[in-house]
Amino acid sequence: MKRNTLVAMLRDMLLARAFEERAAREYTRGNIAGFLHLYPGEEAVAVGVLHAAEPSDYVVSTYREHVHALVRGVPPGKVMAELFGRRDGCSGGMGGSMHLFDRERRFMGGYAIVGETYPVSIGIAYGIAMRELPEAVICFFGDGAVNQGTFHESLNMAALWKLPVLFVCENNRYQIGTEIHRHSAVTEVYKRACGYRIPAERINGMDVMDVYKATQSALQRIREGTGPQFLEIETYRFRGHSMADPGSYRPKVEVQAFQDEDPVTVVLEETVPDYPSAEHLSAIGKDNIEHLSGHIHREGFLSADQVERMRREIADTVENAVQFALNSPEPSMTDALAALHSNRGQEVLI
Ligand SMILES: Cc1ncc(C[n+]2csc(CCOP(=O)(O)OP(=O)(O)O)c2C)c(N)n1
Ligand SMILES: [Mg+2]
Repeated sequence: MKRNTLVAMLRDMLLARAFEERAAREYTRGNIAGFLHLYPGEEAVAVGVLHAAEPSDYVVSTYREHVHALVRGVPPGKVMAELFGRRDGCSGGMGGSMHLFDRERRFMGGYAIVGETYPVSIGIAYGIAMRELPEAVICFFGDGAVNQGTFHESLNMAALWKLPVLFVCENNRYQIGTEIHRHSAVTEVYKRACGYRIPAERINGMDVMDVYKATQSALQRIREGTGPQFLEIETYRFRGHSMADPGSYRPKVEVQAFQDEDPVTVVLEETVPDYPSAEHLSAIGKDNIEHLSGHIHREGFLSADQVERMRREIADTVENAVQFALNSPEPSMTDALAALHSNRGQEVLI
C-alpha cells in the first residue's frame, strides 16, 4: 500500500481514538449531555472505508458517527462543539452527538433511529442514478440494524434499480447488551444480501488495510454501474454501548481477546518500520547497508519518533477542539427558529 495512504489512515485512527477518549472525559465532567456512543476499537472501519471513498461520495451514518465525520474532514472543533451543544457545532449545537451533519463534505448525517440510514441513502442514491453521476452513497449501520424492516425494503429497491449504494455493516457483535446470536437468526450478516442478489463480502475490521482494499474494489464495481455492494465488517467496541453502559454483560476474556487485536496497534505495527540493529547491519556489509537504508527510506514509512510527534500534534488538536467548544456560546431561541424555518423554500440538498 502507498505510504501516504497508510500514514494518513494512521493519523486518522490516532485522532479517532484520542478524540473519543477525550469526549468520554468531557461527558463525565458534565460538558456533554444526553447519550454518547463512542467508537474505540472500531476505528479501522470508518477510516478504511472513508479513505477509499472519493470526496464526491455521500456518507450516511448512525448515532456512533463522530469518527465518520472526522475522517470525512469535519473539523474536530466543530464536532466537539456539536457534542457540547454549542452554536459553532457542525449542526449549530442543535443536533448533538447523534446528529452531526455537514452538507459541504457530503456527510449527510448521524441518525438516532436504528435503520434510518437505509432509506436516506436510497433517496440520495436515486438522485445520483437519475442524473447518471459517477458518485456513490456509503451507508453505515450496525449488526442490530439488519433486523429492521427498512433494511429489507431498501436492499430490495437498491438491487432492483441498481442504485450506487455501498452498504457497510459495522458488525461489533452486539446490539446494546444483546449478542448477535441472540438477536439474529442468521449471524453471518453478509449472507442476507444474497437474498437481494447484492454481492457481499465479510471483512476483518481490525485491519484497516483489509477494509481499505475491500472498499476500493466494491466502490469500483459500483462506479462501473453494477448496482449496490455489501460489506460486513467484523469489529468490536472496547467500551459499553454508550457512556450510560458499563458493558458488564461481556466476559472479560472476550474484551481482552479483541483488545489484543487493537486496530490502532495493528496499523502502528504496519507503519513503523523495524529498523535493523547495528550488529545486523555490520554483518551484512557496506553495500547492503546502503541498499537496506535506501529501502527503509523508501518503504520504512515512519520512525517511532515521527509517530510520537504525530501523537503530540493530535493531542494538541483535540485540546484545541475542546477549547473551541468551551468558547462557543449556546444556541439562542432565534437560532432555533431560524433552523426550524431554514428549508421552507424546499431547497434540494443533494
Ligand atoms: C427504531 C429504534 N429502535 C430501538 C432503538 C434503541 N437502540 C439504540 S441503539 C440500539 C442498538 C443498535 O445496535 P447496532 O445496530 O448493532 O449498533 P451499535 O450500537 O452496535 O453500533 C437500539 C436498539 C432506536 N434508537 N431506534
Ligand atoms: Mg452492534
